[in-house]
Amino acid sequence: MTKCASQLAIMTLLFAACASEPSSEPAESSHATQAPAAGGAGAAGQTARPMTPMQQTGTQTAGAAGSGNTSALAGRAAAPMGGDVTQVAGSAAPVAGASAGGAGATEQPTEPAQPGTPGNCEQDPLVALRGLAPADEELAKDYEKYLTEELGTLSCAMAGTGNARTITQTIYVPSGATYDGRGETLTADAAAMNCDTSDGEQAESQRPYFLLAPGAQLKNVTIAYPGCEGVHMMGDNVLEHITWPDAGEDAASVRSYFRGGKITIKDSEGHKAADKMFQFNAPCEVRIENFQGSDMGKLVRQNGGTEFELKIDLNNVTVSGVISAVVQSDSPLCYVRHHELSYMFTGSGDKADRVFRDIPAANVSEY
Ligand code: ADA
Ligand code: CA
Repeated sequence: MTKCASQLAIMTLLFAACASEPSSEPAESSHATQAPAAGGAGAAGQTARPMTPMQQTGTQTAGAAGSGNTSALAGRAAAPMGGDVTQVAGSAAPVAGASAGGAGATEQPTEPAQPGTPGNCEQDPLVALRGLAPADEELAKDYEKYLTEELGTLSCAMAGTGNARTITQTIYVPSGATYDGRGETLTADAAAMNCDTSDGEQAESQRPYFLLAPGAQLKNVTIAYPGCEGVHMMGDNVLEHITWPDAGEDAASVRSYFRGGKITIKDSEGHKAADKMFQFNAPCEVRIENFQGSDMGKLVRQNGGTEFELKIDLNNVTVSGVISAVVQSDSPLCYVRHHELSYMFTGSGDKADRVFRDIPAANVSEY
């Protein structure tokens, strides 16, 4: 053995001994397992599957793609994008499936703790929300206006009733909490929630059904007509088993003055969004998984004229009755990955350039 080789052997032994020592460090961050950025090298082209030409030129099939077969959507494997989105930064809520047996603490990799404690409904939502004001002065002004003028009084909740009910106030879900609607159907009181019930439902300043604080999750809810502003997501949110039978101005969105982050919308369906289903006005990593939709302007819209980074992963998504685009963005930093994506446009003619509308072809890849 050469001197060099023996030194190497000693170093290897030292390293092995060191690696096996118990560590007081926090569990490994899931960042370590993050997949490469979406749309990176050598985009594989825009090969999402359109439905058959006959369907494409055929009549509109309202409801056909999302006729409530959510059972078939459940239990699909997660796509490999950006780690496990359910392990969100700052979320202290037990992640679905991670609590069984109590062994999660050592076996589940978790994000390092973030500053700030998870919220609860003891705290005044406005106080909690003011603590989340953006640093940028202009955005902070808009945010304050949003809090005081657009939202109205908030009702804080962490669970639904399982029944059909009418709401007159936006439901605020605190940081890190999971609101489980237990299958409830919520209907906004149009007058109280400022909902636009005129054709297209596009008025500004409608109220959302839900405001999800950073790290909050929402599941098992039907958001009925009028759809109003749907769900406002501040960032690092998961939406699961949500049905929008008739979306309003949009079904769910991230405002420009929210922090953004990882957003997952899964095992859900949305219909009748005259303009867009999901709107993103701040940088996000979005995963839409096991989603069925029909009759919409766009499935995803990055706010017009913005150039921030937006990564979108569409995994097992079927949309029909699409008028304008599956994804539309003006940003050179919008990246789309897709897997098992099926779409059907309304009307006739070749809509190939509308699937990922105004997005550089090199930013789109199939996996
Ligand atoms: C429209 C509007 C934007 C923004 C967006 C939204 O696209 O032009 O300014 O309000 O809706 O967030 O829903
Ligand atoms: Ca909106």
